[in-house]
Amino acid sequence: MLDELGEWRKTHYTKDVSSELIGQEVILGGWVRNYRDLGGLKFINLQDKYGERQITLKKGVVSNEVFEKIKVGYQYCIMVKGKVKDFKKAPGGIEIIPSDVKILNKTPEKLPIDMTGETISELDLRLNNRGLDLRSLKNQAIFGIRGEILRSIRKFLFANDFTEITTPKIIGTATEGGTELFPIMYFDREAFLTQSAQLYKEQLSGVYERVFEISPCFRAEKSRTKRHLCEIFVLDIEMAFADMSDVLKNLEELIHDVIKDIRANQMDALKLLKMENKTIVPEIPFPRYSYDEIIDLINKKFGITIEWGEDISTEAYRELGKELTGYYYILNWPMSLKPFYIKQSKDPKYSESFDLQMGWLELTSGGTRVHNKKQLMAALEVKGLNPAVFESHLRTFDFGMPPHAGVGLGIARWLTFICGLDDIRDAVMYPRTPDRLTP
Ligand code: AMO
Repeated sequence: MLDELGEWRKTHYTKDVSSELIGQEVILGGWVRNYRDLGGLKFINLQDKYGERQITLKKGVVSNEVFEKIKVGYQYCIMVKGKVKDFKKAPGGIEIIPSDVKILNKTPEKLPIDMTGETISELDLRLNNRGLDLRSLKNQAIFGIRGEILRSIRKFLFANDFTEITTPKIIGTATEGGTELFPIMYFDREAFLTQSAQLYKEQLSGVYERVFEISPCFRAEKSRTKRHLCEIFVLDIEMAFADMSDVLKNLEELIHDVIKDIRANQMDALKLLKMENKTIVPEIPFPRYSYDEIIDLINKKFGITIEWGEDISTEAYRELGKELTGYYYILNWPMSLKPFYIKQSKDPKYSESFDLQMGWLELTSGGTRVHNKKQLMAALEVKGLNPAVFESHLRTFDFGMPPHAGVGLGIARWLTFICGLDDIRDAVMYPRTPDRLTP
């Protein structure tokens, strides 16, 4: 028989049960991360969304009824009413001596994955059981940091006069003209899931001047790598009356402040992930290299041949990451590698564009945009795109579009790096890849 929730409500989260509460009664709720039954003595590690506390049941100290009732398994959902007591050896120096317990839900005797933290089960098995897996201490740390990243990004951008925008995820035409779109049925016509907030954020920079959005984008790429997903969560930033140099400065300050906040507010999580000495506040400004300097370095130092105008291969990035270990910018890419909305440099072979790299990993792309309608229409044609398809976007450029520049940052890529993870799928609650559509 399971207990009903009834009138019981949590009075505290585990993190709030401190020595100030000694002697007081609290009601905690969560899951059994670990338990030990030593005959006359039982211990439960009760975990909730923030951490864990030890529940101690000693025969003779707690009532017989409670002592007998506590026959739990891993991840049972329970609530405990009890007194807070200090106990140096328990996590946090505190234990709870229960006067009553409720067993709200049970689990099978054998869980599909190890939840004690002693071994890490294989990623696909964990993803198949993600609702359970996300409760692990490691995932609690990863997603605690993710929450801090999102909170800190917003804090920084609001403090710098940015307006948060929300733009459609169902679109009628391809955003960037690429082929990497998921088609969907929109009543009786074809539509697509958006690949980027690009065109909308540009339009809205002509209204709110400084805008940002943190939202999903969909990429129908069949890339089975440890850094590609089909559904990504992107921080999009666009700034009016600005060019690439303003975005570079703003972005490095944002990265700097977010890492500072993570260290201030998520140090326990960094420690659990053994990243406390690796995820450190970076010095700004970040080093800036031109595309030409980078391919020169690759060609001369690593013996990998990259012709001018070619994209940098994964192999070359891997080598580069050994040489340039921190954050750095690669500027002024060949125009042929960049989308139509990116502005040409004075030398039309080049563009006013950049990538932010973290070692071997690309974290962002961005640049100065074309704000002149004629030039934008010409750029579309150069890329083999039909300006008629972009008619409604182009119309905005008739109405006083300011010079603007911006950037897009993949949240999961950054989180992968900050947490020292090997695979981007570990940095997403429910990853979507060519092979995975559930859970
Ligand atoms: P881009 O296509 O480079 O630029 O995307 C921006 C950032 O999103 C992340 N990213 C991905 N992460 C995981 N899996 C993927 N398949 C994937 N694709 C991209 C990367 C990348 O740097 N509109 C431009 C941005 C701009 O110019 O403002 C854009 O979408 O971290």
